[in-house]
Amino acid sequence: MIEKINDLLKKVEEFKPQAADEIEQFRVKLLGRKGELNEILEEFKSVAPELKRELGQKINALKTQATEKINTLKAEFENRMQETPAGDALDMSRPGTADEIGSRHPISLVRNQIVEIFTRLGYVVAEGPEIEDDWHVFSALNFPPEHPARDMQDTFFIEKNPDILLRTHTSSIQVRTMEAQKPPIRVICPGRVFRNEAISYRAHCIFHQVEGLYIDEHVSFADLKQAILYFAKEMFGEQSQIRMRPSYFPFTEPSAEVDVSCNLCGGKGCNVCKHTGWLEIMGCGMVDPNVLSASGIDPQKYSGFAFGMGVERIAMLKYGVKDLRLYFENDLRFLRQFESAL
Ligand code: 2NM
Repeated sequence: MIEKINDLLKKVEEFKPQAADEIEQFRVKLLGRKGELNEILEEFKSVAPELKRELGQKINALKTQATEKINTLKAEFENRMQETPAGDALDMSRPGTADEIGSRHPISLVRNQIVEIFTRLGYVVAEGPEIEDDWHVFSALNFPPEHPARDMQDTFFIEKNPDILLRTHTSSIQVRTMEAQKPPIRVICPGRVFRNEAISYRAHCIFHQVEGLYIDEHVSFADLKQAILYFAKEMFGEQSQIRMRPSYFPFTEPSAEVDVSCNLCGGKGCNVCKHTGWLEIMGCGMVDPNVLSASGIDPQKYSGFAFGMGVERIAMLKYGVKDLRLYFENDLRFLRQFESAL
């Protein structure tokens, strides 16, 4: 037994690890639960009483020496790791530092999901400039010259040139598409839009929209309803119902607001749906013949529908976000909740 102890002492003295991993392996082999030291302690139980004192001291010395050596070596390797500049002599045993990766922003997640649902119906993504001209944002969309949306109170204009402005909706992308392509047209247009609004829990001056446009021969309001119903069921669940209420937009006639049945209360009425059982999710309508003509599409031959929704609003309804400002504050505790929720 004394030989075994001396052997181990020698091993400890001579131990010269090449890599950090070896230290821990060494420790486990020597001091671990099933290690060599415990083997010796097991044998120690049956040692003659007169030998116990001397052997006991030796075993303790071994344990202390091994522990000290291991701790010193660990500290050394740790220091070396911190001091080694990148690109210096390679220590392949250096543990890597994990990169902290972020998660996708809830607005991106929901925007992608909306886009993906419509691409399944054959829509193609189209994008356009955020800095636009009056024609693509207002005139081509049948806004009369005196329309209040053109007001400084609602729209950000470039100071020296009122013809240049930040788009207030992504419909401008659709005007550009209609100008550039012949029907059939099926586009889905995600993008950032800008309105000169006071910031509150339900409004921001920068927000995100997704708009869709479908133009072909014989496109009807029934087609619009079916497309929106499909979207609502994909987005909010198979049990979802929709209803449409008459509304007004300059660029569509007839126009409607779309509500989806509140799936928090199953339509019975709750705080979120303000006890109506319905939540407003988008606006839509049949593209006004004036809008088709303005972009060079013959309204006698073609008809189409369009719809538009706010991504922040859809994400609020889907995730129960009560304050839209949270999307813009970059609080990681808020942002980290979403990617896994999808
Ligand atoms: C909406 C509501 C209704 C719309 C119309 C057009 C275009 F370019 F075809 F005329 N694009 N988007 C539209 C129609 C948007 O958003 C609430």
